[in-house]
Amino acid sequence: MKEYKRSEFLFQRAQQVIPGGVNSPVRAFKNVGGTPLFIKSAKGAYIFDEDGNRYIDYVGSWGPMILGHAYEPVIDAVEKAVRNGTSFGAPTDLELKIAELITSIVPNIDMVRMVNSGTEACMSAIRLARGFTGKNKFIKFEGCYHGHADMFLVNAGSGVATLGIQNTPGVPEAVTSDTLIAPYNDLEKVNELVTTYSGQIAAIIVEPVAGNMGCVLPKKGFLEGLRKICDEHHILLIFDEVMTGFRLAIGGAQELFNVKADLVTFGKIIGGGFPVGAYAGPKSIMEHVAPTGNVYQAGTLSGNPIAMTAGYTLLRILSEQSEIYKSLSAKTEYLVNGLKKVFDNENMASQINHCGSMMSVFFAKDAVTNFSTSSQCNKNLFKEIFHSLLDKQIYLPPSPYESWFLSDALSYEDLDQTIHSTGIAAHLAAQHLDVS
Ligand code: HOZ
Repeated sequence: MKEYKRSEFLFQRAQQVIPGGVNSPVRAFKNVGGTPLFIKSAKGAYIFDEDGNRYIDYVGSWGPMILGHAYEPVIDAVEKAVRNGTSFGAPTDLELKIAELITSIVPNIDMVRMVNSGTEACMSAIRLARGFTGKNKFIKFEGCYHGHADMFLVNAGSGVATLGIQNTPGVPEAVTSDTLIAPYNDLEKVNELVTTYSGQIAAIIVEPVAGNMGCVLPKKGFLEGLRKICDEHHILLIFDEVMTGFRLAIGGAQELFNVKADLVTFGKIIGGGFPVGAYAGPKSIMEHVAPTGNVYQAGTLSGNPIAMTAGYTLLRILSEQSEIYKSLSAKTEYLVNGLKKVFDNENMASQINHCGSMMSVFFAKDAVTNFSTSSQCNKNLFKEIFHSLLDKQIYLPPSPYESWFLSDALSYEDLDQTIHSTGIAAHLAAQHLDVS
């Protein structure tokens, strides 16, 4: 067994001064048990913990490390930028450059407003949709996660699902009374809500490929169906592309599925891993944001020069090298096929959902298409495989409700090692757990 002495020591201390010892709940390993790794450094496809262990990383800081950790061009650009000052609270040329780049890459958007996180982006997009349409209610999907703003903490995925939190104390009912819930992939339920609350719904917000109940794909016609409903009822369609943006394709899910969103939200990837978010849309909607319009939203660190430098450098490289996406998809397919084989060899019930370089393994007999089917997966088996792989120096998201994010820094040797180690882990698990 690997030694985690220093991580254990740091975790003990951290729990005295940080709630749960962590600054974001999922990383506490509460769902899988054991001690979270304290990470000292990362490079390419690998992370290194405080005990000196190296791991093949399938978390990738939850998405942004699409070209690998400490990616040289980003690091070089940041090193230079930091010499010019770290925050001005005033406009910069950099903000303009990244806005021009993003609006030239992402379909159907003319304007983008930078914020500091995916939470802020989604919260602001809903405010804008409400301000623009003059309506208050919005539909979100069970198991989707749009950050931790009060109104989104209803049937949410990610850490909320991981910890099994039903109702978050501190979120007044009045704030969530305008949040309407439908199961993912269920157009009938969406239609029902739109009829029941006719004329009251400002927006439908959706993860076009969900990544917060594990990776769950939209069924054929689901996103198109949402578009149609929105068009017919003067509702704005918001794609939460915090995970999918610049990852599934350079233009994100709108490009991949050829479905137009009215507003799009982005997260950490547009900051190259620095704390950034953004929301974007056509001029006709975005000009309602202050100071052109009255929908207020602000932030001193928004458009921070270091984050803009990192994001601009990463996005420019992604936009100039479209072969990266082919390479990422090929690597993901290779891993998915290899894992399928090892699970089948053990007669282990498994479903592997994947899209582009996002994927999840669910230990379940039937297809996983929504939160309810995702919740029915074999969690004991997930835990067992998670720890077995951790021991073999492979780092997976510590929850079955999270997507894996592959980076192009992964080599085929890394993938082979992952497949081989999973084979051993699956074989061991099959000796003492019900895997059918
Ligand atoms: N909410 C993130 C995954 N969906 C996890 C964030 C973190 O722990 O860093």
